[in-house]
Amino acid sequence: MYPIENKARSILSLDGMWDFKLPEGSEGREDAWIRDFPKDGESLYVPASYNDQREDGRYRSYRGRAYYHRSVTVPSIYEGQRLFLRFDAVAHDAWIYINGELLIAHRGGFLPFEAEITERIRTGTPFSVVVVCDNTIDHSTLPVGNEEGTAFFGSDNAQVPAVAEAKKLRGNVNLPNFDFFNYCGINRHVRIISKPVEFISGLTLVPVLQDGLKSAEIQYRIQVDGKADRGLPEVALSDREGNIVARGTGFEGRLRIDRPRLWEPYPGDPYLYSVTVTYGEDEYTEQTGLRSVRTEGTRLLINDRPFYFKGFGKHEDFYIGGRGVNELLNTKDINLLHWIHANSFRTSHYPYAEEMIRLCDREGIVVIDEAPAVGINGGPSVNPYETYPLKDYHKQVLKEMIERDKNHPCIVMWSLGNEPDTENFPESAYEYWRELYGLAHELDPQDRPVTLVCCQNDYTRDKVTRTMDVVCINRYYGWYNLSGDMKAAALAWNIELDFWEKQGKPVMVTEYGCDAIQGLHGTNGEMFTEEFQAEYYRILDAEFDKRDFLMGEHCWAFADFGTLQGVMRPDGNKKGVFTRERRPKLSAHFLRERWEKIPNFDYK
Ligand code: GCB
Repeated sequence: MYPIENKARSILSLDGMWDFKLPEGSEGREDAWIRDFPKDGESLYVPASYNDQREDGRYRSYRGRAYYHRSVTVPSIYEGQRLFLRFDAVAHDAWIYINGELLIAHRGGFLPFEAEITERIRTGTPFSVVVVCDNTIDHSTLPVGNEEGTAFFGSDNAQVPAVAEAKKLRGNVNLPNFDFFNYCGINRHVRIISKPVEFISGLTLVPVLQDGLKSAEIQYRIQVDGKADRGLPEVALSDREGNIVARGTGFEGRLRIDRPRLWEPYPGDPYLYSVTVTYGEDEYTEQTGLRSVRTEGTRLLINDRPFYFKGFGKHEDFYIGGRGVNELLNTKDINLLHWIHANSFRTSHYPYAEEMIRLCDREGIVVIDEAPAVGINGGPSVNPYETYPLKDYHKQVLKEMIERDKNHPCIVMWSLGNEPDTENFPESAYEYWRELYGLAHELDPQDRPVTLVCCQNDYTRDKVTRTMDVVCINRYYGWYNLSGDMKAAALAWNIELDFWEKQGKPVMVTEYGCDAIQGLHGTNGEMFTEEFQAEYYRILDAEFDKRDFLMGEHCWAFADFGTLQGVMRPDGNKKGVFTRERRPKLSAHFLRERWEKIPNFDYK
């Protein structure tokens, strides 16, 4: 549950300066650091990725375990409370030690974990927290790293003998099989949360709209923790003004609402109610919205009306902090989405910080929530489904993601992953993704639509994409192929769209785009110019408008972002419609004009 403060709970933030150390070589002394952290550690800021905080290339190229330390004292006034240490995200794998003893280990860099420390510490007495985090990416991690060969867009030509030899000798390096920088460390907030001895440990909310949206109920389920029986929980539902509009008692129940105010995407009113649960001494409040979501024919319906997605794939990425949670930047991004008349984004390619999802609830931005499953692709000769040990872990990540985000009204669809191989091994792909599809439906109390984002491939061989609730396609006609030839690109799009039209499914474009270097201009549609990017969208959007079954367009990408260096990536990926510092490129003005004319509902 997201940490909150109220009369029963409080939060001690552990954000700020931590001691930090990267192992020097192969001395193997690091185990001792867990008990006795070296005094010569560097100072680094948390929450943020460690990679760009110091002028040391090793911080960017490092592969392996990194060590953080901090001394903490919980004030004595907390005596008698239960205390939990929560990490919102540590990339990628983490081991947390309290006074030299392992408290908890966690796999995966984008989801929260917490453990009770009440019995491990004494209030009023300093204790040490050591975080060991490992940024290794390989065939067993999500996102996936390559174990041999080159990174995504790498430039190592192994046919040159000297290159092949040098690669063997260079030792362990991280080779991302994905196109964003592998920013690592304690990327999100760290907090100690105090809770009463008996406390509320789970809350599930399912809005059900009835009677042609004229009435509604919220079904709720509550879990508690603690030895003593504190009776039945009480539940109160308040409207935006704070008036209680429904009450309930018990671990499960329904809150009925007459004349409900619905949660609507901006510029509609993203109306939020508050659900407050009391149990013994404890109290927990969560905001929630009333909205329905389902697919029907070639449409995705929000509140029973066909929604048209206008927006982007994004990244959590910024100067210096890397993938560190950045609420100031999130606020700016949401306002840029409003400015450009976008209504949605996908959390490509991992679940974003909880603060961002909460902001989207409030601001009426529709979200496709994506699991960090990117890079499940080994080329024509490697069947990743047989050789990458991922499935159980992938299930675990899905479980954690849906558990974290299940109550948010802004989330209307789950994405199981991005651009896996579905073409070289279509049967294996089908088996793998269909099982996860079933699991996501099972796990989600709101039973939202489920998708898997499919890549530029021979779509006729792909068997699984068409079985998802929504077909999501990433395509780069006019850029990676038919480069610069927008006439041919429009033709290729139409050939492919004819195919998808026949599937009778809702289809949306989750990525299309091209690099544009800020300030580079031309008069003849030259690639990489701002004019080319604007023209690319103008030409392709005109084709999309002719297709009634297409239910959305997400440009790639919202803003320029950092990647591993390589000859295809001059200072990162430049497909942003905004620059990395959030200045609009020419295409932003085109999209703003276009999207102003496209309503959220009934466009198609
Ligand atoms: C894609 C990927 C995205 C890349 C993008 C690109 O298909 O999903 O992660 O950044 O293409 O720019 O090549």
